[in-house]
Amino acid sequence: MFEQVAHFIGGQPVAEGKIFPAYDPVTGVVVRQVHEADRSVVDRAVAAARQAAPGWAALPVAERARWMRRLADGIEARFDDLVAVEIADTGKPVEQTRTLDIPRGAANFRAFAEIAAQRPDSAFHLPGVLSYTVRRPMGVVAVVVPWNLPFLLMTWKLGPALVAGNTVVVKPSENTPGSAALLAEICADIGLPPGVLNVVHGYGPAGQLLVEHEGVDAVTFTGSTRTGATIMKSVADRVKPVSFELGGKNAGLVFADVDLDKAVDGCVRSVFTNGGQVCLCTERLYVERLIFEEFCARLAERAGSVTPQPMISAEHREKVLSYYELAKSEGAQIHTGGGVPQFGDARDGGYFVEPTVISGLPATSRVNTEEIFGPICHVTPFDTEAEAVALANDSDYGLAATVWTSNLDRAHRVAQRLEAGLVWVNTWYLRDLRTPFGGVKLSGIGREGGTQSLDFYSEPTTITIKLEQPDE
Ligand code: 6OD
Repeated sequence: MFEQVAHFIGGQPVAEGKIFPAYDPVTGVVVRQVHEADRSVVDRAVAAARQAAPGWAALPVAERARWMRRLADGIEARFDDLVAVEIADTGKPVEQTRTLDIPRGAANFRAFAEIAAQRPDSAFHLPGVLSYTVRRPMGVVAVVVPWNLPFLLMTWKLGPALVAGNTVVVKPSENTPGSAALLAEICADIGLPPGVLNVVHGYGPAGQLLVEHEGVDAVTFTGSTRTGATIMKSVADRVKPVSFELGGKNAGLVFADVDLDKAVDGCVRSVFTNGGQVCLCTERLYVERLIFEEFCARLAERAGSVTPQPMISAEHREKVLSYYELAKSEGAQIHTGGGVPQFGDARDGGYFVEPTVISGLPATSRVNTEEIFGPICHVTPFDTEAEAVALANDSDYGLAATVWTSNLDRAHRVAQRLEAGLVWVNTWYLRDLRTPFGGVKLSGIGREGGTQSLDFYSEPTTITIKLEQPDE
């Protein structure tokens, strides 16, 4: 499916622009030929979104919510196709794709349909004065999506952006164009009004043309801190609102009072899910010294039996391997991994690296300070709770953290001291879509989730009326 990927503009496929290849990360073989958007394609996509905007915004929210449910139905009807497309683009495990990535796509549309339809307006009374707020959509939103959870993160933004009354132009990653192309097809099949959702493909320059386009009113982006900063600079002159979920260097704190089996299980998930290519993955583990040796041994043993997942691209694999080499050159203890697995089959052409557990590096090592985005974690011992919190907070990033403890007081105390937008206790990546989601420090700006998403994707106007009192 989709050997040739076209843009989707005004409800129609548009096969224009140079062609570039997208590769299967499992084998390194080209799976798709994708059209790259140039300025004229981006102009047309933004124009289509602008043209559709007034009609879409004028619909009652209940009607837009109905469209969101139809989109969710459409996703469920094409479930197997979406699974296949996402796996071909990312090399994800089938189980994860079937239980997380694609179901979350439908859930994202259903959840925001519900949240928006039930959202009360606010009104404030004083004697003789009534103030109330109406919210309007921003207009056209640029939705720039990364390659690690392409469908999940695209729909996470589209659900609230569309139900709030905006029209959108989506730019998926050049590595993972398939699920956006299929969603466009679903939109056409269900008869979503043309221009409400548009998709343009390409590399960074296509994204740049889109975000700085004068017809785009707001930008939502998930990806690296460096790209987030570039977008922010390029939209500064027009003071466009941005919502960014950026990099992380997430810490996990493991206390000796924990059920060790559960903590090791949880850390295996938090470090190695999706080959470590989730912004929420743990890359720094801090473990109470009393259990440090045993924890490292158990984690390494379990990591050794994790099925490797490919990195998204040859380039990204080079980046991850460069950190493996840096760790070795700095004298890290390698508990497991540190290299490239050999399969003796077609996967040897893919972009795999070994799940890796290391220790022994100083906090200042780049292995401990920079986001690697691969299946690797560094483990450091600590002696006191205060030291653990200080080590975890000693980072430029602050997206997510995990705390592993059986002590309830400690769980709350530590969770409240961690400088992170999200803290999980004795679990990881358990999501309630109504909660605010995002990071502090270099990990982002703004929060999406629940009503916070609807706040970002709309602007309030406060109307204040003086109420004359009749003479009595
Ligand atoms: O689950 C979500 O809603 C979410 N925003 C996940 C982000 C993962 C980043 O890689």
